[in-house]
Amino acid sequence: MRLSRFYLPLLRETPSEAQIVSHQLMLRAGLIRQEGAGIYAWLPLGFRVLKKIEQIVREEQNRAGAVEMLMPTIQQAELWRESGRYEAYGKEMLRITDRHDREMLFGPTNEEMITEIVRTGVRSYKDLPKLLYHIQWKFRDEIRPRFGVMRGREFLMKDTYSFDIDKAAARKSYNKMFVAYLRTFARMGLQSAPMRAESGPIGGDMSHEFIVLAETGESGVFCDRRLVDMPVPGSDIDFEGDLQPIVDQRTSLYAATDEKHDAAEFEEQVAEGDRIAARGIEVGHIFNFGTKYSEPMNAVVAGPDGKNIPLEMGSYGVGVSRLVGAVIEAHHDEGGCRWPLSVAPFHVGLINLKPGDADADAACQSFYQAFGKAGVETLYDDTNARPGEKFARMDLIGLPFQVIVGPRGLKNGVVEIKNRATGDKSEASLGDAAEVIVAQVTKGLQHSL
Ligand code: 5CA
Repeated sequence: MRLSRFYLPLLRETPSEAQIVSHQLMLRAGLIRQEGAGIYAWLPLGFRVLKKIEQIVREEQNRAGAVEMLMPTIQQAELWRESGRYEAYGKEMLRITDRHDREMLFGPTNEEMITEIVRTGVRSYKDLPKLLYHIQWKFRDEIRPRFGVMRGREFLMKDTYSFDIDKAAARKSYNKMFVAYLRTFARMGLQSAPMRAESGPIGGDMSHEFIVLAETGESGVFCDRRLVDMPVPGSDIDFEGDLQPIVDQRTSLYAATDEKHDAAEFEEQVAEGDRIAARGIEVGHIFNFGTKYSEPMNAVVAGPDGKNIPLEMGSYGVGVSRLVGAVIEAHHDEGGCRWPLSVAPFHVGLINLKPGDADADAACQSFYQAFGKAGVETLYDDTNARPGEKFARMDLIGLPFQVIVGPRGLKNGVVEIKNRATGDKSEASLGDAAEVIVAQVTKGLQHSL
């Protein structure tokens, strides 16, 4: 993509309403634009990151055996009356009436709708288990939308729902999502830890929040350092196998959000040097709530003895749009964003220091073509801005690699390569540079699978 054709509106000043660094950088680097309280437009650069994060979430859901579908954003109040949540949900629910005075709502979550869908299509215990998910916009009329996409009113969520015949089977579904989440967040360059949590308005008795440690996080968290340092299961993990040991290994270590924290237990169970008392961002939340929805909504299947049994259910959320902010909180410096390769809006920023110079133009054109052929996504700065402005801009948007091409270097047959994350700069010969970059990008992407 040529920068001259792209739409990248940058802000010079840090907007005063943005209190945390991810919100500041998302506005400054032209990722989002506020369109209302807690409502954002995703500009082209931010949209690319959002889609990459969504795709990682999707790949790990599919790997775990979940099946994708898509439910609407607008729901009927009737459905929520069946579960009893229409009144209980309160002011956070955006309620709408259509032209026939029918009560509708913009979905804050989909337990009721998926239960309605599955109760008609699943008849027997032989049709189970089922794990279904969608990635869809939600609306919650939060009292205090803040921190940009971290606590928006409209936000993108991945929500999965599990349907099982009994508690033991439901546990297996829960474990699949638990392990899928460990992999999902690690692939985005995030260290996450599952923590015991309150289940709130979703309900249920087993629940874990997946937390990324960050100073600006909304939740207070207490955990054992060994949990955060634990290696993540590899891509060859068998989701149909026994995942309980992987889950137990983690849940046996102390980790709780402030609502569930017990100071005495924490001190008793965790050696002083391993105690982490910090803040964190909740990027995922999983729930097992048994028959909370299936019973009132009459979602039953015939068991082996022919008697009807209500489905055992769970739901599993990931804050897809929130993750864009969380990744920036974890990966930035004074100069701007420092995207991990796996979610970067482009892999490489190609800077032409002197557009119009025949040699610089030719060299850039050949890089641009070579990268395109190799599947390396490139943002080519072909604009007439001053070099200083180009460098600052490229640092701000934080693409993992920069290739800097100027007439002076070209006279000696070299270009400069900069690694945005480490700040390392090196020279490469005109002949080698494309290959070096392609190799690094390919290796980095492989590594994050
Ligand atoms: N139905 C369940 C699981 S599918 C559910 O709604 N869970 S939740 O309320 O915990 O939300 C799931 C995830 O969505 C959260 O972990 C969080 O990452 C994200 N999320 C929740 N509220 C917001 C918000 N206002 N802005 C951005 N992300 C949010």
